[in-house]
Amino acid sequence: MQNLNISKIFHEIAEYLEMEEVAFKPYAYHRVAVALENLKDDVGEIYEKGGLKKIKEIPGVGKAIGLNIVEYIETGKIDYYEKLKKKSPVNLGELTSVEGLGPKRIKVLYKKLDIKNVKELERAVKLHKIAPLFGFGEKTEENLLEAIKFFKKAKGRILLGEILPIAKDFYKKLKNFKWINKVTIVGSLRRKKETIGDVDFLVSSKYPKKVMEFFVSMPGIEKVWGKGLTKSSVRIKEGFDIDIRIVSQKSYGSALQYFTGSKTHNIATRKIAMSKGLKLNEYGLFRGDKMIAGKDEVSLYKALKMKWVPPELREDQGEIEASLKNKLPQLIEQKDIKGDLHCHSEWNGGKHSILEMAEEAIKKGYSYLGISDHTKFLKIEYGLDEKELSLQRKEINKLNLKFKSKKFKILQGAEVNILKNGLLDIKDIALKELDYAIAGVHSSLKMPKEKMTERIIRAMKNPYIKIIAHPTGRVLKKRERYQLDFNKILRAAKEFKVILEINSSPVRLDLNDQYIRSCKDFGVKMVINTDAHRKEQLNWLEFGIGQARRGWAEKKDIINTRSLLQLTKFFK
Ligand code: DGT
Ligand code: CA
Ligand code: CA
Repeated sequence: MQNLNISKIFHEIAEYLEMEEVAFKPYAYHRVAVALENLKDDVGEIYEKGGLKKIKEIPGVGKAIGLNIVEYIETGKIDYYEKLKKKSPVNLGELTSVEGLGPKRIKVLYKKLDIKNVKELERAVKLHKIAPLFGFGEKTEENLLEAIKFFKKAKGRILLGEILPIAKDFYKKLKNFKWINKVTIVGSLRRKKETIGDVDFLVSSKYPKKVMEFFVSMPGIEKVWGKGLTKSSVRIKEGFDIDIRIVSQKSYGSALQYFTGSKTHNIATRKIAMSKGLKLNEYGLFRGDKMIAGKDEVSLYKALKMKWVPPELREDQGEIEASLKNKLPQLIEQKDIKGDLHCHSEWNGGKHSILEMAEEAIKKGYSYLGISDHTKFLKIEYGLDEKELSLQRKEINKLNLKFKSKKFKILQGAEVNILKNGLLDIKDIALKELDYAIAGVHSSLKMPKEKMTERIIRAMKNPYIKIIAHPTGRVLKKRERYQLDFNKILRAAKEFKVILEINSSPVRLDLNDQYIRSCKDFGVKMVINTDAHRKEQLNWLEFGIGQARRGWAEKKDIINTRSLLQLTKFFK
């Protein structure tokens, strides 16, 4: 789908134009950007079938914007956008990724204080130059300082969900190249880290020259940092780097182990080798000059008297000991999942109908799908009120009649808002009619720790609340989690039998790995949900599974591995 790439560019074009105080045009670009986000079909396909004419049928698309879209489909670039970017004195892409800054504020900062990038912004904040500006103030300045800190930490890292599809594309092309024998995604991407510094490929081939020539001239590669016979490094047009390394067949296992990392895991394994009088490096495991293992990973670990360690665990967080003692967890797998309990439908402004979502779930082989639309407090998401929930119930009951023979059922949940005082925005009498209810915090995120903890626990005490959505509220690269006493949350979850969610949305991945492990150790159950707002997003499960595995979660820890019958019993 190119829709989202183009949409992102259009939003940015609009922002540049807003900065330049161009009239009307920004609105036009924003509008089409949103239309593209909501479009069910891929623009590439639309264009292939019907040309510019069909593209112009997308709401808001006139000739100029239509041509922009075509240009992107044909060349992967939009010249107009590139020019705007070059012309602007301000690094808008950088500044807008600081939470709390939009084009309007950025323009003020540029005009009044000549701020062009985050570095200059930071200097101005520290000199307290921002607070006196009209429309800013002390509080904004404080928040900006925090946001800048966060920006610097996240800088240069990219979300797993953004990078994985692109990396898989490259992977496929490499795999199909006839001079390549074997190729594997290694590094943090193989370990399914939530953010990724760069992509690493490991290749075995007898023809490194041919492979490297092919690699550096692949479409989408913008810059070649370095090209050699064993290692090359490039920048791709999406703005991140790919490293590729070629090793011989006989060292493939040890190279795989080495380049998968993490560094700390590698250091720990090397120490174990040393304690046995052996030497371990990317070329193999050696006793003196003699190579005793390294062709594949399993035998390499075995030679160290270890069980093979799943990549997601390789962070030196106890996996070495567990592997030596044969006590590694039996990690959850994607195939264990029987259904998704947190997704949205067109009822609350999602993109697909309940039926379309359900059909997609059936395609995935699920036995159930829980529709849990937002409730009324969230006006921007068209949250449902009590009456609408009961209408939705009727639709779901009707649809379920159809599915009887298919051993599939739609469940009705709701993603209820936890208000500031811990009360919910939907009456109990309506919650009672649902199959289950999810509660989540979506407002007043900056509360003191004690208050926020009490607020969530109060919601957990409601007998109809079965799941807490995205329990810590972080947004990767944007927003720190809210202040929370997680131990208290764990105790309450256990006492009131509430499930904590592992939200698979690539920007959330909330719970994080540490909290998942705490839940498991404490005996608190979890659910891996996608929070899909459109049917393709049900595929986000992959990221949630990666995160759950990084948190050592097993099948028994995850509630949506249970059958429909077991699950409904649990909810009762
Ligand atoms: P990233 O790219 O920051 O998300 O994280 P990684 O883990 O992919 O790190 P990267 O790309 O720098 O290197 C890939 C792997 O190569 C890394 O996980 C372990 C291995 N490696 C790289 N440099 C060293 C090193 O100096 N010592 C050891 N033991 N291993 C290294
Ligand atoms: Ca890497
Ligand atoms: Ca690398």
